Amino acid sequence: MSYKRVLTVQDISCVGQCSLTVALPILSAAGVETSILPSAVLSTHTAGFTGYTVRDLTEDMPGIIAHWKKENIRFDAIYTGYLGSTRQIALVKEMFSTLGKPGFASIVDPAMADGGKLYPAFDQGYVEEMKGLVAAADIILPNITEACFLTGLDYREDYNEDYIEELIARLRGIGAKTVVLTGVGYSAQTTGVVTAEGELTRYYSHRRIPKGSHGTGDVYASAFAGAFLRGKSVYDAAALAAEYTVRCIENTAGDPEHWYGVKFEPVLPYYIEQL
Ligand code: PXL
Repeated sequence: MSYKRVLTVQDISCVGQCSLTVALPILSAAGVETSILPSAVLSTHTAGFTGYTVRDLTEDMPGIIAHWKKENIRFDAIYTGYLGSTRQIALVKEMFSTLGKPGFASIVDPAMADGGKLYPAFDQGYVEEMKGLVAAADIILPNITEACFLTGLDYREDYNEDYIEELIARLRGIGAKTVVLTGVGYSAQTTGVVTAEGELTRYYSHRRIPKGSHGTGDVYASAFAGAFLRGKSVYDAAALAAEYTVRCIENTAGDPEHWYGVKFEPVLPYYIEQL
């Protein structure tokens, strides 16, 4: 098995089972060396907690990147999630072109919105900058809300295949290459993921758990990145990440106290077996 090194850039939400506290264990479970660049440190995530603290780490990034360049540290892939500021997006874009090994892959989860709304920390300026990162990435993993913000298409809860095709065409219009569009469901009992690579668009459908959960986008993107770096195709990695995420939600759904994230750790053996 080839041993890959990935850099993941996203925040540390100290409590809340999202971003780096999810990405690091999942990528490690995938058997991938995982380096991190924390974009910010928050006491909790911003979806449901109030009064959280935030320390933006943008100022630290140029020095960290310069040190890596000096040490000739390079990565097989960079996978980005929730970023701390608009300026960080430009820094990440620069890293895509300077810190890659041969065969490098850039994977961008434009983690900025869900359920038709931007997360509290973000504004239209952030969305505009994110369009540039999406165009620079090899693979993007937006949900429908994020794809709508990126492309200007009206967000709809009720949609059909034509709407999803239009969304993917518009993502292509802003320069997206391979697209993994998450949370696409055409019936009440199912949801799924659309992968669009070149001319080939495929759909993987799976059961929908009625209870929505925080952090599942990060669990999904991390499981996808790990599986992809282990050599799975985009479609197979997308399907495996979906099956893993559904099991994480099922493992949490019966516990009303656990509203802030999913209990993804006990399901890691399933993920590892599938790899
Ligand atoms: O799960 C995405 C995410 C990551 N990081 C922070 C968040 C969120 C979602 O709200 O608030 C800080």
